[in-house]
Amino acid sequence: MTALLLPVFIILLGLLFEGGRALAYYNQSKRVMAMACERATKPTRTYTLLDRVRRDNVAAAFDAMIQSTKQKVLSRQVEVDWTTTKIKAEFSYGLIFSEMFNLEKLKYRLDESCEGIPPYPEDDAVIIDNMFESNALGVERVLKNGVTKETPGGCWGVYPFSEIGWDGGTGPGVELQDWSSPCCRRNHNWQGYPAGMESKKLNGAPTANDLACTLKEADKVKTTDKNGIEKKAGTELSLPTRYVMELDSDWGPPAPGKKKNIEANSSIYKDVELHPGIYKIMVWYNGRRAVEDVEKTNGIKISLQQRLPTLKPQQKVWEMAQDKNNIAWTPRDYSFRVKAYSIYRVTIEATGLSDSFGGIITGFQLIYVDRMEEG
Ligand SMILES: [Ca+2]
Ligand SMILES: [Ca+2]
Repeated sequence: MTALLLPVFIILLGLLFEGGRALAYYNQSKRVMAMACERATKPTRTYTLLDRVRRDNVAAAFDAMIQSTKQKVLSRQVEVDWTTTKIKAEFSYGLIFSEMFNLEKLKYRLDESCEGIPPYPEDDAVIIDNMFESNALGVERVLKNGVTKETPGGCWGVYPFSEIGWDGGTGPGVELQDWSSPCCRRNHNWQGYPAGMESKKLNGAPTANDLACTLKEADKVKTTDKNGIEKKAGTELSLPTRYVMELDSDWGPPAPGKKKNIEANSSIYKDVELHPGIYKIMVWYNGRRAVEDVEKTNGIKISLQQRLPTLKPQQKVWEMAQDKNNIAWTPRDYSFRVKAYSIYRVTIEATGLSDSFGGIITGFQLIYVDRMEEG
């Protein structure tokens, strides 16, 4: 190598060196942007509902991760639009051979976008599970109404929607009834408890009503209906819960001098994230015989409303009713398909006459069966 070529060689070496650093920086930035994008776009929408919050999360993740690359961030911009995230950033870094190239710093810009929806649930994942059993304090409920010597725990009471872990609703609240107590069933003439049906004794711990009720298993025939229920494979002949819920509930005693408000059809709702796929609702339902035209007053409707990115109209999924010849606790299920990923409001409401008597349900579950076949 001649002396003449040496400067050229050094410049080449400098170029190679700086080129390698540039590539390393570029790749680091690219990786940080991609990770920040993915991390903030994929988390569940149920907990990170707003695009604004998601955008702040992307920016925070980017800021934290880019620090370790020793580059200067001149600007960064994050846009989140429902399931799409875009990041733009401009970087600079100092050159080692700055004198040779007569350039102190190099700047470059990068764009990154990612799209996607949070990971799908496992097949058969339970999205909503509502057994109405435990309350916020974890102690046995004392239902306000129907308290007698044999039912010191009460037989029914109206509670706010939050008591059973739902996000909201309309009307006076949810009416919980203690169907596990034969004395409650007898005292209130609750029908639809078929012969052969058992009460579920959760955790084996007797309630105050269990201890005080003199009506024992041997007398149970007095509180059960003669008709049996069809035993489906895989279902037990027992209610899955002690308490059940009536949505045509009760406003309580009227104010002095006022008439009792019997417009008591209530609803409850919960907002959940649903992915495209097949879903199944499982619920125990009893039409409750209280009036002659029972099927006009005991309806229970379940509906879905897509909330994001735009609010869509509420759509009926399923409605249940029983006529007077078929009043019985029955396990029911219904399958349906969700086409678009979104946050949905699941609403359960009493339908028909709003007269404080309605259908009763328990053991409500919404299950993600599996992913819809594409194409
Ligand atoms: Ca009621
Ligand atoms: Ca009703």
